[in-house]
Amino acid sequence: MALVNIQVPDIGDFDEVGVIELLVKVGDAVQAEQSLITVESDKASMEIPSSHAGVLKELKVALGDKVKQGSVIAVIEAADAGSAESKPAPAQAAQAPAASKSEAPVAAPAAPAAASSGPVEVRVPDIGDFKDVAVIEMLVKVGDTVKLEQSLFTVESDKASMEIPSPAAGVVKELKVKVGDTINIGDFVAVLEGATGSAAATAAPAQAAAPAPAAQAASAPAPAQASAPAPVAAAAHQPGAPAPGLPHASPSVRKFARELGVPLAEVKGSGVKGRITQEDVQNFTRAVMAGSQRTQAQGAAPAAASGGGSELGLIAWPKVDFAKFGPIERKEMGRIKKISGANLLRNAVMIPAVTNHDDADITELEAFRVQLNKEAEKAKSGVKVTMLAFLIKACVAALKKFPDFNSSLDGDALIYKQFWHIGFAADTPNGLMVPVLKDADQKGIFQISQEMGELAKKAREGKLSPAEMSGASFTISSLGGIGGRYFTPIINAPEVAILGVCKSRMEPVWNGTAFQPRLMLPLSLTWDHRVIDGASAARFNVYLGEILADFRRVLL
Ligand code: CAO
Repeated sequence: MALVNIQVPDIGDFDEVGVIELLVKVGDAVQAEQSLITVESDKASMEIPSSHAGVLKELKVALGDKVKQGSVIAVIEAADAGSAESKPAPAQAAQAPAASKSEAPVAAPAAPAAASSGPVEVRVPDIGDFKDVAVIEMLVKVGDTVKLEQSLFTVESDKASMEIPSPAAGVVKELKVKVGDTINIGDFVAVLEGATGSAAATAAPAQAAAPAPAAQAASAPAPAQASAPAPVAAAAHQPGAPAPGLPHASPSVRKFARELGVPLAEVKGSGVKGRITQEDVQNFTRAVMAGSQRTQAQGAAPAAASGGGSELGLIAWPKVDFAKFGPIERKEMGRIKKISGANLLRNAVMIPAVTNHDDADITELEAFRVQLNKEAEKAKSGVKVTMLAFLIKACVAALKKFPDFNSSLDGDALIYKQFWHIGFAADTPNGLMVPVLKDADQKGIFQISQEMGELAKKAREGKLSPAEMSGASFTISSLGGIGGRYFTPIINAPEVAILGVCKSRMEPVWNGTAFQPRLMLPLSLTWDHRVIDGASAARFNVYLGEILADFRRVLL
């Protein structure tokens, strides 16, 4: 028996990756090649395998830690003591694929990419030792304009999923692969036209900026990790190998399950050797929503937090052959829509939500905002003050006065948050996203406006990091820039309330003696009736209206 340090092997051009999942615990018997942890970068997730069989003596990493090649992640008491010394560490084992980079087809697209125009052949860059990896999602279509490093499609092996980046900016002229195809290093996968870009960027993809979480980055320019995950390939996956009880699913499926809050251990896999597929996770979610399945968590805390659903007894969704009635086109929904759709459905079904509508007089506030923007323009500060920034600040004041609105349900208890992180819905080409402005209580209007602008831009470009989308204690959804009067926003669980705002307009308002033209802002506050009652909601709206009518009140 010998103690062996398990290190992160060669993970190609990745500098540091975050640990997102621990797949084993101290005391577990692990097999050689069994995955120990899952790590994730902006565009790829992969499992780090054990180089030895034995008993896990120590886990050297925790969730959220950053690791890189050579980091010791665990100590194993190896069953095969002799070979423990003679066997190369995973990092060394992975050197073969890494070395192959020098002859890898990464260079192939480099030359055409350097051209400033004309067709560019896009080839699969160095993806380590991966062979025949399956294309699971197309992220662009013919005719799309793509940026340098923008992801073109996603591939997945048993142990890693990654996005293949474009070696140049240009227009997609031809796509040579489709979902279900398998690819290898050097495969000719697309043709770009009018391309501009740099060979250097292709050859050194990890240096590109702009991280974007894979699950949210349908069109994000991003570090191209395609050259990275050699170690995973070096440790060929054995579908039969997972430890008893360990759910067998690819990183992308794990990520998908995490985003939906699905406990993978409870999902039955329908894939080869019981592998859990994305469809299995979706079916599980549907079953929970329809009430034919309960999660263990629901079983343990059926009261306030879960709400169950088994009582719904819904009839099946209508299946209609629309083609019978006229021409149709079927289009798969993007990943973000699928994920947010599942969340919205859960929130709509499980929360007894009520919406109060009200109007706030923002005549003076709007005049103040316009004046501030004139001053900012003169001073060339580059910051544009938005009505939403004032709304965020006003909501923080109202949340402090009515803390129930800043709470979350935890079984039969309420968690009162002592932070005021405000999410705001952003309309993006990929679907609805909710960036979170952190510590809004500690920031002024200029800072909020500036940060909001940056977050909204990132959201539209698909570059928001998971951290920038988490931790909200309350959300605002503003359609003020578009139009409409009132709407009923869906609560962003586990929050308990959301404010919807529509376009302000001049209205005649009775002041006791005469009608005056006032700029009125429509407010729609949706709240969870398990936590809040109608009177509190009305008070919240009234107070919010008072602040917006006279912003000095925010200081009181
Ligand atoms: N009343 C009248 N005008 C308003 C307004 C309001 N309530 N809110 C904003 N406007 C104006 C702005 O002043 C701006 O006008 P100017 O360009 O003349 O200054 C214009 O509308 C556009 O504003 P904006 O929408 O770009 O900026 P914002 O700060 O108000 O909002 C953001 C930013 C990210 C919230 C917004 O761009 C967005 O994505 N909104 C959609 C949110 C959404 O989809 N919600 C629905 C979720 S449920 O499906």
